[in-house]
Amino acid sequence: MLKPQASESRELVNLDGLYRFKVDFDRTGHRDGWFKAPLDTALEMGVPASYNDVFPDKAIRDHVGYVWYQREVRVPRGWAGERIHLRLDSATHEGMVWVDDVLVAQHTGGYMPFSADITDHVTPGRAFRLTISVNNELTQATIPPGTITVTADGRRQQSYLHDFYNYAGLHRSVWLYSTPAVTVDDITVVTGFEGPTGTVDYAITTAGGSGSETVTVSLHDADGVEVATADGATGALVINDVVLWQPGAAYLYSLTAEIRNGTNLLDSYTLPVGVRTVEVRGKEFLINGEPFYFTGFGMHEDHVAIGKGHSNAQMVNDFQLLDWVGANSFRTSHYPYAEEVMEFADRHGIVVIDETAAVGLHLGFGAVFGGIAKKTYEDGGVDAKTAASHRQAIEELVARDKNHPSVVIWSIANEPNGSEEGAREYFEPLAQLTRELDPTRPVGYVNVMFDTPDKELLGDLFDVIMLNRYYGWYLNNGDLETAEQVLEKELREWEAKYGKPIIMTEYGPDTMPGFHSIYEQPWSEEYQAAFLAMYHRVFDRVDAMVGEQVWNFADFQTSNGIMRVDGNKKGVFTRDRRPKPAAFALRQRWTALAGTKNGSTKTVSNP
Ligand code: BDP
Repeated sequence: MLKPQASESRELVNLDGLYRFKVDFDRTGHRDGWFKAPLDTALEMGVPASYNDVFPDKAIRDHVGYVWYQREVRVPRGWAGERIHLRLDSATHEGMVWVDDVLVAQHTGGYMPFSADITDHVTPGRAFRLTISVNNELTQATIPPGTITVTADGRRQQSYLHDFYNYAGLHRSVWLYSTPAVTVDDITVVTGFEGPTGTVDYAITTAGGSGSETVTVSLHDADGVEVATADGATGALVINDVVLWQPGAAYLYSLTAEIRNGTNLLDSYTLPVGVRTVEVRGKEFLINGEPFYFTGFGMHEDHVAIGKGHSNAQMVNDFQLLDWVGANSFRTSHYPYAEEVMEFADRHGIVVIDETAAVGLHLGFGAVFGGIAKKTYEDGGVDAKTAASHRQAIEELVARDKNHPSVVIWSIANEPNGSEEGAREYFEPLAQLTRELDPTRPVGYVNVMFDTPDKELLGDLFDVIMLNRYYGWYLNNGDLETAEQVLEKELREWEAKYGKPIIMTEYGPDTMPGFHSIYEQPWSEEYQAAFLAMYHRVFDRVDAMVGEQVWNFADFQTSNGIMRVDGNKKGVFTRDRRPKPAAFALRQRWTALAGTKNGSTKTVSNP
């Protein structure tokens, strides 16, 4: 799936800004055709952003169901003869889109883009009414899943099995764009190198042509110098003296695909390409043939007031803090992030574990949060409906992110039940699907603390072992001595069971900024630093450990509950991005490690 862009043959108009906004409290908007006329409302809402924290109104914040966005859009008059499309980078969790009175798109899955060809419904030079209804409901058929209950007096209530707050709305940009009749529809690149020679294998699909068109491809280096060309919809580009995309030292070529009819240019699309390889060998994780050690965080798209809304300035700030703290990687916990984030990581050499929104596939967790533990893999729980949405989530993620050099692992779920009967039957086809869609990247899932190596059933289906562990917090709270022993014992069991690389994808305690203790008391800033230092001692002793991603980069908003005070406080930065003392300790360690295990010297094959 190609991101819309402006090129010699395409134009792009951004539709972010203020929209009329109305909450569908009585669920009558569809029935009454709210899209057919200007929305009857005094509210306006900024796009992109979550709407929840923008209005000082509990009813809006807690609303379960539809909200409506609307604005007028004028189609540029020069677009006569072009195909005209609308694209929403996301609508969380379900979006329906009308152009005037016509429903043009409907999409479920809150973190993925979707588009509609609206050529037949608009006129260049004229304006149309764009209306979007967005539903925030999570059900057993959605990814992530959730449950809706209706109270005796008719109020809809939403519960879900993940802690981050269920922010909703138009979180990412909205676009209007044109394409010619014959288009470059998709591009897939796979890169490699042998000594100084790099290769870019490419496959291009076109749409709308008669079959008589020709496809040509050219590759330019970062200075704009053409370094390779090829003809045909599939082929290989060869680069002499290739400059590799390296963690911390990004380098991007630009691949331009052109379709011609004779000498007439029909369409042109340019894709950034980083040449790099990824491989798991024994207990090592190799990028460009060199052992790589992940440092960084599980993160969230989460900011004050805008919630999960994408903001370029906030994004740059977060990446600058990653750089400051010496992190070389992050995981898109627990859903795919905005495409701008992936592109930024590509341009700045940050390594990404790219995760689907499959979080909360563990009904046994109910007991932990004071409810009842249920069986996970049964009808009405994680079942065929969930699996169908999960397949869609994987297909869309790989389609969107397959060409990003920063992405080195697909994480297909966070903390599913991996030890109950039915787990293998559920996950085996999904692991296989991911490999079929992308045979070049390692595939993993993130294992929950209950699924110790003696119990879990999934590790052999995946290339890397990714673990979330909370010894010293949810278990052995306040007792780092015992926690250290249990942690090391368990990691050695994983190493012995699979002999695969292990990444600790979550570890860290809740920490109240400003709370100090000389007794290493849980919640104190000193405890966070001591907790992380203990984990690091253990990681350094266990060979198979190839990475550490602290939970979390920053404090983040959660649903209500007795386990959280105004959100999850496991951040190394506060929600407004001020460092807790642990940030300085991490900075020291990670700067010294520089992407290597124990700070060992790295041999760079391609300086
Ligand atoms: C893990 C989840 C993560 C939570 C974290 C926590 O993967 O989303 O925020 O625990 O409890 O279970 O802080």
